[in-house]
Amino acid sequence: MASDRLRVAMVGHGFMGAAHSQGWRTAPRFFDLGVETEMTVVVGRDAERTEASRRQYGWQTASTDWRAAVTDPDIDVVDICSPGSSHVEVAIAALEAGKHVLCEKPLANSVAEAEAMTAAAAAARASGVRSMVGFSYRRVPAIAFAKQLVEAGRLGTVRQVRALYLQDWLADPEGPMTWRLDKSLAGSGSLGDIGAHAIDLVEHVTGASLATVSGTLETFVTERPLMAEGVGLSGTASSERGQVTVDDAAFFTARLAGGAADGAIGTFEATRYATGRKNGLTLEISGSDGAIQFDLESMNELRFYDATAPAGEQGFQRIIVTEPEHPYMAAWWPTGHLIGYEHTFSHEVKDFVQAIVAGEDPSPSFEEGLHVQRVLDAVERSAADGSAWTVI
Ligand code: SOE
Repeated sequence: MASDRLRVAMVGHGFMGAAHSQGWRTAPRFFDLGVETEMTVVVGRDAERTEASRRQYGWQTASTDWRAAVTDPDIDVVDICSPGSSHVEVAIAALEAGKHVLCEKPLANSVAEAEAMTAAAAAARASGVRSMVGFSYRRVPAIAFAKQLVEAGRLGTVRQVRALYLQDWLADPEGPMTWRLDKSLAGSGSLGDIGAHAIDLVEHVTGASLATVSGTLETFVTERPLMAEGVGLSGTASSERGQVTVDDAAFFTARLAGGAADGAIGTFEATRYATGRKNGLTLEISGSDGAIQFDLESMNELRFYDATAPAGEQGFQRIIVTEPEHPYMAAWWPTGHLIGYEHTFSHEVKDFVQAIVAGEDPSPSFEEGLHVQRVLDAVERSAADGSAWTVI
């Protein structure tokens, strides 16, 4: 790495921009990144709102010109937090300008876009430019610990996985439109927004890949009030209405290949209509020697079942994942003191920057993001033509 300082440009400053800002602010204070990081510029479309975010989140400057910001010779890292439709153009411009790129999930809005981004990342890699996709839940300590258990063989051969991502913020049919309900901006609905996390987690924890899928998509509410005021998930409704052009709920089954889950089968569900479930990402992995259960709504816990223990002692144990031995936790609070959603972004920044400093490729790579995009596409194809076991 040429310089002793990484200067960051962040594109987008909505919910994800706020979360990533938290990561950039906090990671250097709790982890040794091996380099100074500087929150140089935040980029948005509206000058006033971008300036407000600059002040609130602690960026040095604000800009409405994304191209100037990401090609600026003084910038080393580009962090993309804008809607999916912008990822391809911003990421390729940044990579071609030699900037390291962290891009929010899902990588793109289509397989073709993800392929173009992956090709640009591969070309840039030759000159030491790194790129990573923001699947932040890999960095929940309980998830990283679950992966360690699987890798140590504590689950034996994995036969079944169940991954559900359940939210309910669209359950009210009069809730206003957001960009996440517009296919031209978001690519897909629950499937890509939250189902992508479930796919990535299963593949990450088990080391397997989804090979074939069979899926169903549903849009329950096809028209909603447009947004009158505010942005994102907390806006207010106007009297005009707009079309919902994405799926509200996605359900699919899958066959897995490779890793600890070679030959396993899985069920996946992603919905924003699971009344009462606010941000319930649950993962259950059943193996020949043990099992794990995780629920993001209790993200400091992992339930582990050891099927090799004497029969009379068997049962799921509730492990509070806050020991210094647990992944990432030594940097935070004394044992038993919990961490939250925002910490996953600090961990993401830490892993990304440390990989840049070490001259290594961080994970999830754009190749991994492209694979998830192919799974999303296969689910959509399967749902559209009703075909079982669509090949990814
Ligand atoms: C909205 O559904 C959302 O913010 C997703 O976009 C995020 O990826 C997920 O972490 C929480 O829910």
